[in-house]
Amino acid sequence: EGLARLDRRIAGCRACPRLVAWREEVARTRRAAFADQTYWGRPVPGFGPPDARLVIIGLAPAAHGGNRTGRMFTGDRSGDVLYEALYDVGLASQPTSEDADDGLELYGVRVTAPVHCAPPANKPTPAERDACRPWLVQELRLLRPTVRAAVVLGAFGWQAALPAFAEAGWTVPRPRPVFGHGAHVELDAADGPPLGLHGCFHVSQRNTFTGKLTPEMLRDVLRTAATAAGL
Ligand code: DU
Ligand code: SF4
Repeated sequence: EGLARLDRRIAGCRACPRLVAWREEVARTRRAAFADQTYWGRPVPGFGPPDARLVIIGLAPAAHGGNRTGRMFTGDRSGDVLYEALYDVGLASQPTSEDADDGLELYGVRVTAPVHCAPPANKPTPAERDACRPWLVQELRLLRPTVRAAVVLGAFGWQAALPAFAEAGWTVPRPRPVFGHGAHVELDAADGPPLGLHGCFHVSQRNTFTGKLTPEMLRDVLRTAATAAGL
């Protein structure tokens, strides 16, 4: 199957030397703290069904979250916030996301990122962002038959995702739409249905601990986008 194959290819990618070194070093040095688990330490593919109607695009895996568990937003504080909200609005089977074997299922939603490897200080370089874009483009192309809406978490994801949507076949307006919480743009496509793009502040602790992004704000954007996507 197309998306499963793409996920396996992503997991084997070694295109960014700095990120390969970092993800493996974190896995090596932190493994002892999680001695009962295997530490993933590789690129983290997207998570969710291949016929998703809604795609959620973050930033990059967290060093001790996705980089440890091998699943997007799984095992980190950002993911706790995101998956609880997805559960609250009926898009996930359970409110928690602890490890790749916890039984979590997403309903019509695919969670992915423009950078698939954990970066030092959660900051990919522009070169790393550009190197990883083809993976997102391929994922969006495979999702195109069903995907009708996207929620982009944070300005980095927004900047990175717009060119990927353009390469995957949607028309991105010029000048490029500006990121903001609640930003909404319809992306037309010459040969298919449009896609509703929704901006949302990132679910990182920096935003959720300070109240810049509340659970209610997150649920509102998810509900709006899910409804627009026919979920
Ligand atoms: O807040 P935290 O769980 O420690 O995550 C750190 C950092 O990574 C934050 O900016 C969110 C981001 N992130 C992400 O974009 N995607 C993920 O799957 C996990 C974390
Ligand atoms: Fe490959 Fe993307 Fe990881 Fe770079 S960030 S090594 S392009 S998967």
